[in-house]
This record gives sequence, structure tokens and C-alpha cells, in this order.
Amino acid sequence: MKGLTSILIINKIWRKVLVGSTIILLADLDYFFAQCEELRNPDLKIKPVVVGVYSGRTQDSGAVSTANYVARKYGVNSGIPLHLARKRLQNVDAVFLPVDYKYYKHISDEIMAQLRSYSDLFEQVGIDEAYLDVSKKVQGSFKAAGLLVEKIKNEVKKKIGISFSMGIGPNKLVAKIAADSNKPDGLTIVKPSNVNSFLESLPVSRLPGIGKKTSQKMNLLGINTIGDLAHYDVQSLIDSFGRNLGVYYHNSANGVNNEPVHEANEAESISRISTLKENTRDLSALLDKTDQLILSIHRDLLNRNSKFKRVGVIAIMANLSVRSKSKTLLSSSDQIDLLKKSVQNLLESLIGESEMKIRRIGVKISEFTSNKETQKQLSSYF
Ligand code: TTP
Ligand code: MG
Repeated sequence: MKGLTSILIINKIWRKVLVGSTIILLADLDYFFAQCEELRNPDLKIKPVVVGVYSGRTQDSGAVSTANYVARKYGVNSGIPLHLARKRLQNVDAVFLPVDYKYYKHISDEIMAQLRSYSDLFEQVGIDEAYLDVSKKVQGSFKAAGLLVEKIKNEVKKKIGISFSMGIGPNKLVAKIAADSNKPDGLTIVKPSNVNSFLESLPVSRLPGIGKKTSQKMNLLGINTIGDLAHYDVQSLIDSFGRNLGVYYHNSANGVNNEPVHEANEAESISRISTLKENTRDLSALLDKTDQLILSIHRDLLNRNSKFKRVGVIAIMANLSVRSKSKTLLSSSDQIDLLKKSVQNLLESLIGESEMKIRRIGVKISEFTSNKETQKQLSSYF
């Protein structure tokens, strides 16, 4: 066993010498929906711009999808009710617009195609975010990666007119946290040797997957920063959060993450969404609905002879704001019971985060492998 470990380490070192470090970029388009509105009407740039979903019940009922940075100075952020945004911008020349998803999707598609062309591997996550693995392209050099990003930023600005923030790191986790630390139009580079000092002083809530509830629980254990979490005894973490999460938190806080950039397209998913009979946050009522959706999703999955690895739930809340939760399974599956169990866990954590009732609920599966492919991979492995 020891021999095997040293071979693995030597292999890793050789890989580094020959290929260089892994370099991952995360691009996050700035205040995306509102920036798209500024693009087609540049006069808006100096005004607070609020893009929202209008429920139609009263003139101002609904929720803010996003706001430009001018509006954010007045405390207008994603998710707040539109009437509150209106109040905060009372005596200001602000512009309120309804979401025009089709137009934003068109712009997003153009940008994503450009970003993809600069990467070795590309993974889009939602309408305004994408991971790029550029390890080969820049031969493992963080300096070259920084120059590449400057070039991409300029080109996208010139050709499409949209700015974005970029994080560069040795893995997806670090790239994501880096991109979040300097917005809008930012660029943050975290080299492997700086990962720990970069993460150390940030609050634990900056780690993806650590929401309000978990960070409160961690604060009670005396864990406030990512550095505190990194030094916390891993067995005690497992005792408090279970094996999978305990190990995930420990590794993440130490900047360790081996998730590859999946060449998967946003379109490659199966999803269903449905309106509930009445607004509710009762788990069994929600499960009745998601069970129906799951049956239909599972039928599609079997028809395409695939397995899924990622499960998500999306909830349209009573005030029309959108909340979603998703997780990646440890291995691919085509089992309906596992899908049901995962959806239940996601729903439980989603309900736990807010007192608000849910109006519509949806389920999505993605990251497919075909059953044939799995068999082939296994046989070639043996
Ligand atoms: P984000 O990337 O979270 O936000 P953003 O791009 O508006 O702002 P930032 O500069 O901080 O990156 O979300 C991307 C888009 O998704 C956003 O423009 C609108 C939409 N969205 C919603 O519709 N509801 C929400 O609650 C959030 C957070 C985003
Ligand atoms: Mg964004």
C-alpha cells in the first residue's frame, strides 16, 4: 500500500513537471440581466436599473431578479420584493424592467461560445457562469493564464459589450471563490502556493455549499473563518456533519478539490416543473408533487438509456423569487429511489432556509452518462 502511495505521488510530481499545474477559470457575468438591458439601452448605465419578475397581482408585486451596481448602492439586491426596491429608490430616477429571458439567453449563448473557444474543457453552469480548464492551453503557467484572461475580457467587451469577473485557481473551488472576491469586471489569480493564505481569513459562508444554517452551526463550534475550519479536527467535523460532509468541509477549507471540468452542456438535462394546488412549505405535500414529476423524468431517462449524476430542485416562492438546490452524487445512477431520496434531502434543506411558502416546484437531473458508456469504461478498466 505504501509502495502504491509513493508511486502515485511520484506520478503526480512527474505530471506537474511534464504538464504543469492544473489551471481552472471561473467566469461570472456581471449583474447579468441588468447589464443586458444596459447593452441595448446605454442611457441606462448611469441610472439604477432593476430587473424583476412581476406576478401581476398588483402593479409592484413580485421579486427582484437582479439590479445593476448603481441600484445595489441603495440596498436593492436579488430576491427582495419589488415594492421594497421601489421604496428604496423612491426619489431616484430609477428604471424597473421585466425579465426578458430570451434576449439574455441569446447574449449568454454568444459569450459562452467565445469562452468555450479559449478552453481545453468547458462547463457552463447556469445562464451566466462557466468553468474553463486551460491547463494545456497555458502549459500550466498562471502568468500566461492571467494574460489569456485579459485577452478574453477585452475581446468579449469589444465584440459583445459585456463585462464579467474571472477567478483563476488550481481547481474549481478556488476559482469560484476567487471570482466572487472582485466584482464587477474583476480578475483574481490564486496560485497553488497562495491558496491557504487566500482562503484563511474569509468567512466559512464563502465556501460553496455552506449556507446560512451550516455557517451558524459552525460559528457555534467556534469556526468562523475558512482557516478555523481548515484546522478543525476532521473527526469532530465528521461527528457533527456526517462522513461525506465532514470530509468535504475539511478538504474544501484546505483548498483541496478534484472535481473535473465536465464537458456538459446546460441543455443536457431533463426537468419538470409544476404549480402546487396551494402555496405550501409542507414537506409531504411537496413530495406528492415531486414524486409525480420524478416518475415522468425517470421515464425519459430510461428512454435515453442513461444514468444521471446531478440532481436539483427549484422552487418559485410565494413572492415569485427563485430558490434552487442541487447536488452531485458520488456515482451515476438510474435508480428512481435514489432520485426520490436526493430530492427529499434537497427539499428539506431548501425549506429549512426560509419561512416563505412555495408556489411552484421543479426537479432536474443532469450530467448524464449512457449505460453503454459505463459498461465500456468498466471493461476497459479491467
Ligand atoms: P448572479 O451571478 O448571482 O448575479 P448577477 O450576475 O446579477 O450579479 P453579479 O455581478 O453579482 O454576478 O445571477 C445571474 C443571473 O441570474 C442574474 O442576473 C439574474 C438571475 N437571478 C435571479 O433571477 N434570481 C436570483 O435570486 C439570483 C441570485 C439571480
Ligand atoms: Mg453574475
